[in-house]
Amino acid sequence: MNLKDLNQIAKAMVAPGKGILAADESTGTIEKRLSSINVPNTEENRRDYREMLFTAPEAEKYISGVILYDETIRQKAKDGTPLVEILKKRGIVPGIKVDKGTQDLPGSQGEKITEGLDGLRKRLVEYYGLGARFAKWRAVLNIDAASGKPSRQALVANAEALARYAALCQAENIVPIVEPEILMDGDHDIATSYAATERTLHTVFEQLALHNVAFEGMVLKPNMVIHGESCKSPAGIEACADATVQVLLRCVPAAVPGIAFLSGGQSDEHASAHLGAMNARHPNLPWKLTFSYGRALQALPLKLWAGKAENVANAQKGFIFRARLNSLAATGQYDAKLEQEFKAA
Ligand code: 5MM
Repeated sequence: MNLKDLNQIAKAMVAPGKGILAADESTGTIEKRLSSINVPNTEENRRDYREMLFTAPEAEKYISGVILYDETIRQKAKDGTPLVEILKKRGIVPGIKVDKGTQDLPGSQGEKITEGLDGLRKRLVEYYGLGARFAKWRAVLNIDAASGKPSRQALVANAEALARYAALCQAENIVPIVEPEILMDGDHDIATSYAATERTLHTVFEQLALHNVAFEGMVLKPNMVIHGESCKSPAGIEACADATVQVLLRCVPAAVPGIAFLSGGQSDEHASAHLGAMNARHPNLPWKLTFSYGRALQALPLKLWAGKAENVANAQKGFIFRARLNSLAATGQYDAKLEQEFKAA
């Protein structure tokens, strides 16, 4: 492990005003996205869609890195240039999703475990050769107060897998993004989300320490502390922002260079507003707070693109609009009034 290099890459991933585009949808997930715009899920359409995103003018001003899927890291643009080269030329760091998705966790009441550790060292070596300098592994947890979810069993099993993945990445000079996601599904309140997030992060960092993961060479990708999507008493933007910062201060060592949130099904506006409020209200934090959004960066360009070549320029404008607003949020300069700019254009 070269910790100096890992630390430099991790810092570049969370550089001021920059964040990460999560474009690592597996074939099943991208199918759902493409079917929402009536586009068939073919390899060519997946390539065209992602090429549209990766070639958006000025993306490098706001986007530090892109998380790719196995197919995408090997794909070439229409003109034959590897997609990875397009990113590298623009100074955008290519990354790769290396988990193999979730399966039922045996012995649990319907909780999930993320798989993919078998053969991972070999895959990391190959991905490094293909240009990846960071990786991502996502653990998926549910809140259900009645049945005690997330259970300690699910927390420990998933945290151990995250830590073993992270240690392997660092051994192969790849920066691990450690993503423990607590889903927004349910009607729980913000206090329940806070408690689950605190237990999760404590467990994850305990396992990371046990496996000797160097905190300077990783990026954390957590959920924000937010009420469940069907909660009857939703918390406001500032309350979510403050609760998220508080739980992170309690759980995340200052040696971690940055925290890049997932959007988790929030609206585009909420994902920007929450991040903006965190940075505006808490300017002197030990780590950078930025975005690593999938849906909250892609929903608008996906709709505008609609699978048509003549829509590429407008879709790219939509993508850059969201990227710019999230960049402003990452430096505490987001203002909800800016949301009108694109609608007005
Ligand atoms: C881009 O979506 C990823 C999902 O991939 P799967 O096909 O394996 O489910 C996902 O891991 C994503 O990187 C994070 O959840 C962040 O995305 P959102 O949409 O929550 O910001």
